[in-house]
Amino acid sequence: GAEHHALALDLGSSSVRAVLGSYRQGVVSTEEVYRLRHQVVDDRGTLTWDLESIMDGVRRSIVEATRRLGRAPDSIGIDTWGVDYGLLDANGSLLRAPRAYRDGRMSRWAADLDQAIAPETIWRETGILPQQINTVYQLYADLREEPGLVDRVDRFLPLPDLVAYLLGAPAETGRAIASTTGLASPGAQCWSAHVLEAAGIPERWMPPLVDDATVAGKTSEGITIVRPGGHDTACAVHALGLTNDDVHLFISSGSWSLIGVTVPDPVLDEATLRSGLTNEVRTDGGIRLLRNLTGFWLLQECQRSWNEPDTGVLVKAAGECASPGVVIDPDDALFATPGDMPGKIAHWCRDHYRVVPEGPAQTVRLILESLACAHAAYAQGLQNVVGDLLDPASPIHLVGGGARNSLLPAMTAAACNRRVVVSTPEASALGNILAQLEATGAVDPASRGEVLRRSVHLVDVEPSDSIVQPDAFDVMRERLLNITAG
Ligand code: LFR
Repeated sequence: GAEHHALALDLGSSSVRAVLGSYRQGVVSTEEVYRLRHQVVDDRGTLTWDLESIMDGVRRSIVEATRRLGRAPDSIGIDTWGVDYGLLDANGSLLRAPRAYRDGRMSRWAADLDQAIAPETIWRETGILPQQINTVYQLYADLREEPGLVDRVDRFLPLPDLVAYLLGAPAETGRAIASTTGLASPGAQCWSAHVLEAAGIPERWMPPLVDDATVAGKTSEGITIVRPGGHDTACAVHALGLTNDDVHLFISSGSWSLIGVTVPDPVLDEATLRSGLTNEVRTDGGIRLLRNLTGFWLLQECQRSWNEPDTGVLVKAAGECASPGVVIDPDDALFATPGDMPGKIAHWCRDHYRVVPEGPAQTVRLILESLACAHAAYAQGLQNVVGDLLDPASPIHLVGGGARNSLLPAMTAAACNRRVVVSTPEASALGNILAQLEATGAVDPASRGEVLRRSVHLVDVEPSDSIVQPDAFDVMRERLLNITAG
């Protein structure tokens, strides 16, 4: 039968990755064809992305995929981390390099925005948890520091749509990535005039909102560009192969640990707000109600300090040393910025428990146990807010880098006391590819689940598979709760 080749450009905060998906006889196979490392740049005190390198990596990816196939792929799709963006002038040119969400400027202006519009109001208007990394806080800070932008900017574009635009697509945006801005209505049906006005962001900057898993346009070489759900987390969730009304717990485990539940519609009640959850839009238009937890960022930053790129070696050592018996709150503001992560973790533990993890092995163990405990807290919170919609005995589907970790899935199972179904580490790329196949008509959305089950090897992990047992996690969670509540 016919073969379809879809190229996923999966842009992460440290690399541009190109994964070529080939669809034949109902099965998707994937192959990484290109990878380019990139880094955030400190431009005189402002953290920005090196968009030139990123675009260079994107263009080389297309060339490399074409070389391997002996022809151009049938389509490409771009997904990136959320919340960052580019600003275009009236000529349609990029005004300046996109800024990075870990830049410090939001901390200078967040309180002012919270005065202009209460965080609770933003939440009710958008369904999105107000967090300083969100686009609304970033744009507000930009405008306060540079009021002249009001006149110089003609269009705002979320990062994945900016890349698509630079390749030839019209300056529009998909609903999934638009939802992460904190500027759109729940379910991202339209921009929120109320939030835009309160934040002083001109409504005319905002691009048209379009459905995801649709064709956006063509590159200059004539390759079809699909909007796959430009947000990497949306693509990762798409790779679960669910249909719109399936209610499932998932964890997309990477630099961030996104723990959530798939639901058909936004959940906007008080309890959900108080639980620190956010309603992001899925590729298929449904909702992923989730918590954005700091994840392997903690480990990556430690590795940078230790100059130890080999994660496998560290995780193995972590499995062989004693548990420190305490956990940190991965979301503590102390851990949000780059630099000396081992020192920050030791400091936090000394301050709160008078205990310090010993060396890299125990620090890594502490990080993994802390993530497992944080997963458990939010799995519980999610179960509470969605109630009967979610079967309490149902498993958690785990995708992303954590699926490759030899300890985290079982630790998560033990801490949550639920079975964990470990799926693909390549979830963002696979979801991106699947969305392209759906948009171009190669795969019927109704058979998404079957295609996924034929293409991905799933592994069940039970709480008893963990080297740390559920009751030990209960004790650690309890100790942490005493601190965070106190
Ligand atoms: C994951 C992710 C999260 C988003 C964070 C910042 O890569 O996209 O979903 O909240 O990065 O953009």
